[in-house]
Amino acid sequence: MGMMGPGTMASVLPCANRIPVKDLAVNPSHPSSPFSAGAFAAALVLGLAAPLAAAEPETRGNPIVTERFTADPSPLVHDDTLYIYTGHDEQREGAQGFLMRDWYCYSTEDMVDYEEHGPLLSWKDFEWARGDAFASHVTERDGKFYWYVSLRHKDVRVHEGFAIGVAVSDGPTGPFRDAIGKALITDETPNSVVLNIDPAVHVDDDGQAYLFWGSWNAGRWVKLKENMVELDGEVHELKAHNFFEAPFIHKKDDIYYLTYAAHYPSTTEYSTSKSITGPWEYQGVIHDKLPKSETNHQGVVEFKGEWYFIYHNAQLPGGGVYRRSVCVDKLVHDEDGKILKVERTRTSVPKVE
Ligand code: FUB
Repeated sequence: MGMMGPGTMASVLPCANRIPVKDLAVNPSHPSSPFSAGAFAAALVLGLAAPLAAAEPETRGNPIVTERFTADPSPLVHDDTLYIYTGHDEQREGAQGFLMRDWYCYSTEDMVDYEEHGPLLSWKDFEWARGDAFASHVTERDGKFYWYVSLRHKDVRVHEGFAIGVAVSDGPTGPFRDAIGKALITDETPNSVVLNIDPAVHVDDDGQAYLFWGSWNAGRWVKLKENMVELDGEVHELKAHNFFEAPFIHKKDDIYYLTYAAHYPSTTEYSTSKSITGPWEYQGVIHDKLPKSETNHQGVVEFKGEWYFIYHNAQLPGGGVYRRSVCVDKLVHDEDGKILKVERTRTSVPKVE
């Protein structure tokens, strides 16, 4: 655990390059971009190029973590702090397959200075598991923090042997312990999928909690009991156009947004609904495929009045399909409730108070 200011990145990356770069597929025509062609031309005509540069906000730089390879971020806001929980890629450069043993957390109050916590949880904390600490999601209810994780099961293997477990803690950074001593979802759960990974939980306004998960083109959802550690009823199919994996729910102005990785290698796409149980109306692509990473695993969060899109790429030196890095960029909803295409940057997002 330790404080990591933006300065710590400088030795590793040309941190906070002031212009988004091409290999990150930026979208300079994005209306919110200070780098849009229109804004820049207008600034030149008005002789404002220098003030524009001088007004650049303080940023951290993407990826936000450079000390290790991190993946599959999931955000949680608690007490004016944003917590980003991540997986940890440990595969050797050039070797094949994910090597993931534990999970970390990075917290920030201003989107520039982050504190590292961890590793906070490992597959070894689940007696019934045998490895593969894949994507996870933390949510809070009544002062307890529930960490839903993807893991490979020791005994149950009907398909790929992946299962979803849940750990619990009294605080956002632990200590976490296995909440039930067994898996919540396995290959044997009726109507589960071939690859039971990528849990995401949303507690709705009426207090009902829902667990979403799935991969390989098959998504599922089920209600959770108030205790957050038992299923409440049947497992339902998640019907969303182009769904591949990594479902994530956020709600804004009475609209439920389901973002997910679509196809493989993946883009990020989304659908909306008036109800968390669907039907889901397809809306389109919000995040293009990444160079060097086949996955992108997103989370969406509102923090201090701004919306953020948190995902991973493979842009650290030595990065690749199995050596990924968590990034943060802005997410913009337009006046009609549509999500604009995410502008990937090397700056990450401006500091907030
Ligand atoms: O990190 C392992 C797997 O890759 C995750 O569970 C998926 O979402 C994809 O990012």
